[in-house]
Amino acid sequence: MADSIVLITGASSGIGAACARKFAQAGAKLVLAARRLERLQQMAMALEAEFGTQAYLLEMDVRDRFQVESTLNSLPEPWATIDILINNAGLSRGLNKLHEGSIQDWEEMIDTNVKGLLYVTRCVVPGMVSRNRGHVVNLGSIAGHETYPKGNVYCATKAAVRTLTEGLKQDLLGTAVRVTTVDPGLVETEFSEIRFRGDGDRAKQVYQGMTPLTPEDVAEVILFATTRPVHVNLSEILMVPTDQATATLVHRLP
Ligand code: 8X3
Repeated sequence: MADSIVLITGASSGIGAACARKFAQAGAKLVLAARRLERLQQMAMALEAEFGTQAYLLEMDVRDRFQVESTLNSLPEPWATIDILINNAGLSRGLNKLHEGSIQDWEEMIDTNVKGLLYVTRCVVPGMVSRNRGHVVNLGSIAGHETYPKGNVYCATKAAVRTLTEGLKQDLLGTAVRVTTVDPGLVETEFSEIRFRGDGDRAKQVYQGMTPLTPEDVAEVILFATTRPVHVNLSEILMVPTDQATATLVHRLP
């Protein structure tokens, strides 16, 4: 990992921020992308102080195709050769019956989770192919494996991530570039706060009476997947808390 260049989208919080820390600790150089540049600046300062990490920061909204292209195509020389891409930026909005859902919420999820992931991947992977070196890690979800009531469009975006991961692996066959999807169940991040638009009580209930995964748990698995011998490709990793069996079957203390 030492001196590898790792690009993380959605790096300012949650699983993205945990990945930044884990990979920093492992000696990587980080290209951190998020909309909230200030948060990235604070993280980068802390990581430099703690691990001596070198980081390059990008204020970037993955939904903005032209911004993604101009930002990633103009990375200065030492940062342009990305070894590991962690497509982490993603979100859920709302938990509604499909026929009652908000079209604006759908667009936000599709534009971020599917189209944003595609824009970034399309920019970064050609370089990996020409260097014959690289690893793409997508953040999927248990929601991509099973649809749950009112999950409809969010689940569809994560099913799309799963399909795109599979397709990318097929299309990269014959190169040394590896492709992994890490698909967590319940992880306690800002995920539910964002889904429920700041309704903290409702967000808390999602993790009540059970022990969810932490962002660090997921980051550790991503680090593991990217540090296997080069002939090993972990394609799909579904990880859930011990208290969770399926998307809807969760053991909770009363
Ligand atoms: C997050 C997990 O089950 O809330 O992707 O959809 S779940």
